[in-house]
Amino acid sequence: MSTSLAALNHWVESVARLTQPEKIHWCDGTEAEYNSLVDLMLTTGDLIKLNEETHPNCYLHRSSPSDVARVEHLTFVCTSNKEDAGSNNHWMSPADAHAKMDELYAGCMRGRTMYVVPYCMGPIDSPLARCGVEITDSPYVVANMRIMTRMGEAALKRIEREGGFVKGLHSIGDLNPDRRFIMHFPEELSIQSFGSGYGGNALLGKKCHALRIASYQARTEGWLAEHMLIVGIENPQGETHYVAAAFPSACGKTNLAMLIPPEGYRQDGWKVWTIGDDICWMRPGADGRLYAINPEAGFFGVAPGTSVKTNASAMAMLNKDAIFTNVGLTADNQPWWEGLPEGVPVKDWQGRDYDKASGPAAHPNSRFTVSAKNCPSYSEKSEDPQGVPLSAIVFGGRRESLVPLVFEARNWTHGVLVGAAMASETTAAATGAVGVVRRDSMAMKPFAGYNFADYFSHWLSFDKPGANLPKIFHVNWFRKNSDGKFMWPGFGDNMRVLEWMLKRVTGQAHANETPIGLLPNSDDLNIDGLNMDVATLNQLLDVNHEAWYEEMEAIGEYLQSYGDRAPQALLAEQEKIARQLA
Ligand code: GTP
Ligand code: SPV
Ligand code: MN
Repeated sequence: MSTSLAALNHWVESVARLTQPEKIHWCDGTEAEYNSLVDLMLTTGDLIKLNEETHPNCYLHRSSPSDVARVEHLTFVCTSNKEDAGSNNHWMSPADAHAKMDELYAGCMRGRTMYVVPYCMGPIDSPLARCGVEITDSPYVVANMRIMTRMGEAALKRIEREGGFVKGLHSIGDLNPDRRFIMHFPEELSIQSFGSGYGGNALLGKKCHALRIASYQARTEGWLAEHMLIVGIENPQGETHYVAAAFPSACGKTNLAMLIPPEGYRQDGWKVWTIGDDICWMRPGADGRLYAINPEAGFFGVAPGTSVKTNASAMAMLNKDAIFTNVGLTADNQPWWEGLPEGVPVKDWQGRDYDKASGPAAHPNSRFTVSAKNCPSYSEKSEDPQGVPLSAIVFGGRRESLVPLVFEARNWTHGVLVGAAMASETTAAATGAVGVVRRDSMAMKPFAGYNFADYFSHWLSFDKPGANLPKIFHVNWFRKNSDGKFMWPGFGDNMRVLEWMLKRVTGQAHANETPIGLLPNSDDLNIDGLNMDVATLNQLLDVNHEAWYEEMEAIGEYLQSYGDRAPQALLAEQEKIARQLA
């Protein structure tokens, strides 16, 4: 296979001249191709076959121990003008970045196969979808891209028809963390990644294309590329409302996307439909509503903490056709991670004999890769080229104190402030300290491909005549009591909060005005069948004016840090709320 598109052939040839691969393989995306890549990786030891009886067609991959998460300090946005990348990004000039990368790439694929991976982000016939080509020397990346995207011949056909595509060049290099860079050139619609084989650093369709490059493109084309799950909630009357939610990495998107409602809700006829668990592209439709697609075709989900109790849907989809990365192993070759109630690990994620004293069996950022179609709650609407209309947008983070279980924004501008002001405790999804509260606007701190000030303005611009925008909410499943225990049960019980939100959307639920937004009373939330006292619930719904005043001041300073480019409307909203809290 090759292509009739001259621009693509030229690029592939020029990359081959630079990187000097032994062979070039154009990926067609077939199952036969996937199987032969798996066979190859079983011989090289890149994959380990898991128990065929319990986990047919499942494999374990162990990444290099220093290559287990995204690396934000090595991720750059290379715009000609530094200001366009903004203080939210690390910046390098395109010329310097290209010089650095060319040096790293020179001859880096000698003796290796170079894979050319055409892919489409979104349903192949969707006007909202966008295509790219990733060149990589990692068969593990190819196998993951086949699960995570619409990869192969159909994507190539669309690329040939359209003529344009996002160029992603990836080499694992020698996996040396000192020679690792993830570079983005939004003005060239290109990505260059070197020295990592892990997740968002290497599967370039995901964070690099579908968020950093796409967010930049979306701004010029009038849409949004967001770090959000998309879920459909069907009520007992059979109406389905779609909700998109932005939580930072490892803060509950996959879990909310696959939520199983509590027993009583299921009996009443509530159902949950999964569209996406990580990325949402949305655009206003002719009726003024925002329509959303999931650009991905699979899930690259956090393993630890996933169990039948927390996420039975995820467990059900992990029994076949999945790739596990950096989990532990049981004696009979089943994958194992912390949080599973059964099974005993004998090997840890590095393949060492498991010893509790030398850390967890599974790396805290260990992951599974699986097709979205494996999910029991998979929605056929995921394939709808027009996307689904959103009724609500939810922001949220990990905050052990201050932030209530749920509140509603008064209007779009206030909602954009709520998103911009988001903060969360850091997690193992990126290297660096864990548990430190940092601002993470719209959960996009590591993913916005341009200046946050311009990004906030772009968000505000959707509120215009004729728009029929979703309501905006903020949630926090992670409040802790003085014993350090989570106060809210979370997981399936988050349905109770979703019900209140959707009843707010349809005008059937009550809310109280507070300076930070609209909150339910304890009796506005259904806690039937929940072992929770009203005092705890009241604490979860409390707004401490003094502490919130301080938070609002900090939010003001944060917005000011973006200088003149920060939109006045957000600052005015922040000042208004601060005055009410004073
Ligand atoms: P990325 O894939 O990194 O973007 O993460 P994500 O946002 O999809 O997070 P995910 O759903 O995988 O959850 C990450 C961790 O948070 C897991 O260990 C979950 O068990 C835990 N978690 C998810 N939802 C809840 C919740 O409602 N309450 C509590 N306490 N923990 C939760
Ligand atoms: C995240 O970190 O938000 C992820 C995992 O979804 S990765 O693909 O590595 O970015
Ligand atoms: Mn994510």
